[in-house]
Amino acid sequence: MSKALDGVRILDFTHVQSGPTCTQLLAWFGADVIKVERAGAGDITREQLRDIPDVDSLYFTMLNHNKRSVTIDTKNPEGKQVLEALIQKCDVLVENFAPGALDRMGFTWERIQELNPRMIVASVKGFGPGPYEDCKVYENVAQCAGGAASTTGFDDGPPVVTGAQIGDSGTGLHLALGIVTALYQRTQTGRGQKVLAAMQDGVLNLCRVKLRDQQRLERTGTMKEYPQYPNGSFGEAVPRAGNASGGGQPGWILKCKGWETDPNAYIYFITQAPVWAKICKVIGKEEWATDPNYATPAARLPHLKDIFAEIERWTMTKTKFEAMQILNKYDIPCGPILSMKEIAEEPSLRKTGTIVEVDHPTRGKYLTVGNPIKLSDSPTEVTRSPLLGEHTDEVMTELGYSPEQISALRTAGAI
Ligand code: CAO
Repeated sequence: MSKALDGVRILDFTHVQSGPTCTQLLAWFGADVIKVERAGAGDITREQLRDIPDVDSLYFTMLNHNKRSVTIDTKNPEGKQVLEALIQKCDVLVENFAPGALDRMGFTWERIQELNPRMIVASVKGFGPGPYEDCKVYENVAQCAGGAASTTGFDDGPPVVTGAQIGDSGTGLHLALGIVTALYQRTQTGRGQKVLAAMQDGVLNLCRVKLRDQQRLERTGTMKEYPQYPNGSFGEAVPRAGNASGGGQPGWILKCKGWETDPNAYIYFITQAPVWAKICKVIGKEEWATDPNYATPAARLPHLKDIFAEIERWTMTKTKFEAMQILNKYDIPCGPILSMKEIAEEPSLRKTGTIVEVDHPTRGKYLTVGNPIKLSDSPTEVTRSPLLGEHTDEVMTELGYSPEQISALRTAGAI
């Protein structure tokens, strides 16, 4: 079956996490992704957090599926010429170097345009234009600068970063959308363009509801769905809301049977208004359904702490899966806190290809997260990440280099 991005060639100049997540998605949609790496070393993640000596790390393998790898020294004059040939052949150049690195290499936007006016140049940077534009940025810096950390955690504790890589993988996702959009516009204009996804902007986009709350707070001085209401006071900025629901339906994380020994024996429970009477029935507090202090969402807000304590008395008598089963029968929105172990073993995620087992020539079998976006006419087959420089000869041949030229470039250290 054909793939959505068949025929699109990507010069993948990305490393670490943010850029590679973007190009991996494009590869899963069918693009030919040619990853350019530094000869001898490659993407730094190949050797980071290794679990098997001298074998590409899971960090690398899980971010670089379905790509080809070529090694080029882009600071060597002959290596630069090979990169120029690639720029002329590709549709998109994706990079996430520190600010200015591509220019220092000699590949300014103007130079790339001269070589290929149809080229789309897509970049992840830590910050957009402004006081921090020259800064190097990693995941947690972006979470802090984009508003996630100040709004995550509990009110009486410090800011907290989240395990979801919203700065890196989140920005890669934003960049991928920018690239396919620019590819679409190019079908009309015939021209390439620059695409920039700044990590601070990507995180802020995902924290949009918190900027909403900032303005609500400034206007009204309070936010009734926050745990600070009515027991605490609000300051000038959106406070950390613990595990409270983001929307108008109050929710919290509650203990389940086994919580004393299992750190993930918890359930997220939402006291959705339309099913309030059913919640009262399940937890054995039927009188709350008609009691004026509990019967309406507004009346419940000052009592949320007590309400969740009462519900927890019930959830603690059930495992998270038993509670889930019972609550679902009544259409009560809830979700078990799943550990990574439970997710890795979940058969339905294997069935949909969201968790995939991949074989690798030096590592053997390992699990990865497959393509989370499913297209009915462009199914994803996850193939292993390339070994360092595995496709150098193949790609050089496609660019028109003869075996003798390839060998000479290798001797010169250009590839
Ligand atoms: N041949 C020769 N040189 C190469 C090369 C190749 N194939 N590929 C890269 N290089 C060079 C670059 O030209 C650059 O050289 P100069 O500094 O002399 O210009 C150098 O390698 C290193 O690039 P870098 O500065 O990007 O790498 P770093 O490890 O110092 O920084 C990071 C890493 C992530 C902090 C930085 O790249 C960055 O801020 N990127 C943008 C934001 C981003 O994507 N962050 C998320 C990373 S995932 O957590």
